This record gives sequence, C-alpha cells and structure tokens, in this order.
Amino acid sequence: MSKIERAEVFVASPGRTFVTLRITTSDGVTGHGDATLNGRELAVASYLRDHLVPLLIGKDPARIEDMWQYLYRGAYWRRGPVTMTAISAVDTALWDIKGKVAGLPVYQLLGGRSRDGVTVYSHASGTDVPSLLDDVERFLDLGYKAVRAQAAVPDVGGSYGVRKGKVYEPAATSLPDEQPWDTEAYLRFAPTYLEAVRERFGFGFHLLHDVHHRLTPIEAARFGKSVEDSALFWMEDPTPAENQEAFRLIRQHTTTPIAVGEVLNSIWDVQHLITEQLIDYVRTTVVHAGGITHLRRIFDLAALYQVRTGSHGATDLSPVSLAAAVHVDITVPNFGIQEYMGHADETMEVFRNGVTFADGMLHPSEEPGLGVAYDEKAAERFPYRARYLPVARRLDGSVHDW
Ligand code: GCO
Ligand code: MG
Repeated sequence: MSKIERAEVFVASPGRTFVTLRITTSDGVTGHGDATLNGRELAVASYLRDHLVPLLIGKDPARIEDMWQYLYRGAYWRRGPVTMTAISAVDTALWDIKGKVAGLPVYQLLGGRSRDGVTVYSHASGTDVPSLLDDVERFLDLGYKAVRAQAAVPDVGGSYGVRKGKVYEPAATSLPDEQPWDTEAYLRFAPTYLEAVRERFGFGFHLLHDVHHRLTPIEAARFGKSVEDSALFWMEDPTPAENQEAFRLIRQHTTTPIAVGEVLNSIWDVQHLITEQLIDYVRTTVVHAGGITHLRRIFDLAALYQVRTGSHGATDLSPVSLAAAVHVDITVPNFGIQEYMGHADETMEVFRNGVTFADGMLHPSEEPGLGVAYDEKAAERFPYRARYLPVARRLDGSVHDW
C-alpha cells in the first residue's frame, strides 16, 4: 500500500501571500492543496504544520473521504475558517494525487464533463462612471460573457472593489487600511452606474455586483428593488450571513437574484439559506469550505433546491484553488458561474497554471490530477510579507462590515 510519506507547508508572497500544502506518497507521487486564508495565513500554516501533518504521515492517500471525516470529526472542535481551510488543503492534495495515480484529470474522477467549458465573470471597476464604462468595454472586448461592475462612491462615500493597479488586491498594507463608508451615498449612487452600464452596452451579457456585506436586510431589499431594471445576474453578499434568516426579508421585496457564501465554510453554514430557498447562488469554495469532497456535498444539497453554484475566485485563492474549482464546475449539474480575476505575474512565476481561458470560459487541464505545479525554488524569491485586508468605518467613526 502506498503511504503518505511527507507533507510540506510553503508560505510565500509572490505578488500576495499564498500557503500551499504539498503531500508526497511513498511511491513519489505529489499532490498540492491551497491553504490560503487572506490576512490570517500563518494561523492555517501552523494548524497544518503543528497539528495535521503529524496525523497524515503513514496514512493511505487513497482514502480521501475517510481522511476528511478523521480530520473533521477527529478535531472535536468544528467548522471555522482556519480548521476548514486546513482540511481543504489536505483534501485537495489527495484528489490531485488520486488523479495522478489513476492517470486522469480530476474532473474525470468526479463524473466527467457536464458542459463544454466553465463560464466566468471578471471584475470591471472605476474611480468614476466613465472609467468604469471603459473597463467594462475592455472585458467585453476580451470575450467575457459576464462582468462584475464596481465604482468608487463619490466624495467620502468609500467603496469596495475598485482596482488600483493591474490586479485588484485589497490586502495591500502591513496594518489594516481604515476606509470610510457611507451607506446612503452608496444606495443613491450604485444603481445609477449599473444602469449606465446597461444603457451603454445593452443586455447581451451577464452583469454582476458585489455589495460586500455592507447593507442591513431592509437596505439590501431597497437596493435589490432599485436595480431590477438592470437585470443583474446577482447581487452578492447583500447583508452579512451570520443570520441566515435575514435573507427572507430581502426576498420578500425583490426579484434580484442573491449570491452568498465566500466567507462560509461548511454545509451547515448554508443549510438554511439553501433549504429555505433564500439564495439563488452558493459561492462557497474548494479552499475555504472543506475541499473538493465537502464542496460537492454542498453543491448537491443546493441542486435539490434549484440553487446554482458561483464559486469565489478572487486573487487570494491560489491557482491550485482555481484549477480545483474548474474541475468541480465542469462536472456539477447545477453550475452557475465562476469568478475569475487572474493572478499577478509574480504569482504565475511560482504556480504553473492549471486552466486555460477561451471565449469567456475556463477549461481544465487534461493532465492527470489538477494540472498545477508549484515551483518552490521560485517561491524562495518571494519571502512572506504580512498584509491585512482593510477595515471600514462609518462617517461617525464606528466600525462597519468591510
Ligand atoms: C470577491 C470577494 C473578494 C474578497 C477577498 C477577501 O467577490 O471576489 O469579495 O474580493 O474581498 O477575497 O479576501
Ligand atoms: Mg465577494
């Protein structure tokens, strides 16, 4: 029997910080898993190095489900982003190994293709409406069939999702950047730029918008109602999801579809949202929701309630996560859309990409496993740098959801 011989944790900052797990078997087969939790990276690295790696050595790498149960139930302490990200990394690496041993790309092990490619959306943004419109045009010209639109709220309104450099990167400072937020200014402004996008480019593509947890349920209801004529594909994270029942109130007022899930980690965190049909898209990911094994369980539950998938795919999810997402997306019957922002050039010096982009879609690698390689020598050129996500404050100085 093949055994897990080694498990190494790499922490490097090529463009931004990534934590990567590599598992090596006694037959010399390697598998990679992403363990990146933006702004809290070292906690997951320690969870893996200090608590999980010793449990992996000598175990059978083929028993993926059993390993998941062992790490989840065996911890006694359940759920939470640090635990679930660490379990995800192990699970993803074991699927990578299983694919390599079988000589098949992971999507074949998951049941094969349900579609020709994985439709993705990218991020258009602007410091004002004209620059946002130029950016939307750029993505449509690149062949995207779905675009997310975000613009800076004028004056001191603050904003989420406005790109400064080539790649959008909110975790950019060594201590959290404190940013202003004015809900009323946002509620007045955001519907106008979404309307401007539709006026200029029409309705022949999907238009998305991320509220980023910033509204109360009744404010979100008002927002959803006010953008109905712009026919959004979804409004994302309209209100924080700790209280799943809050979404019922939004639902009572608007038909704008709702997407939730990037900060949620388990099937139990989305159970009520799904079974009560309070959302339309579940955005949980391979890296933060327990790996391929658990994500499929979430997506299968969602399928029973006509909730479709829309996995998170920001730059802080490594190319290993993106590749794993695409292997899952191409197989599940209830796929909706996949987020795709692309990574910085430095990131791609360390990870060999596992996916290809063509005609607004991503395609998985046909190589055995996930099709991503990690170059640890290249990673040494990018030592770890602490970076934090910003914190939002209302105009009276009180902390708001960022
Ligand atoms: C998205 C997200 C991200 C997050 C980031 C936090 O929809 O892509 O909201 O931009 O803010 O992943 O680490
Ligand atoms: Mg989001």
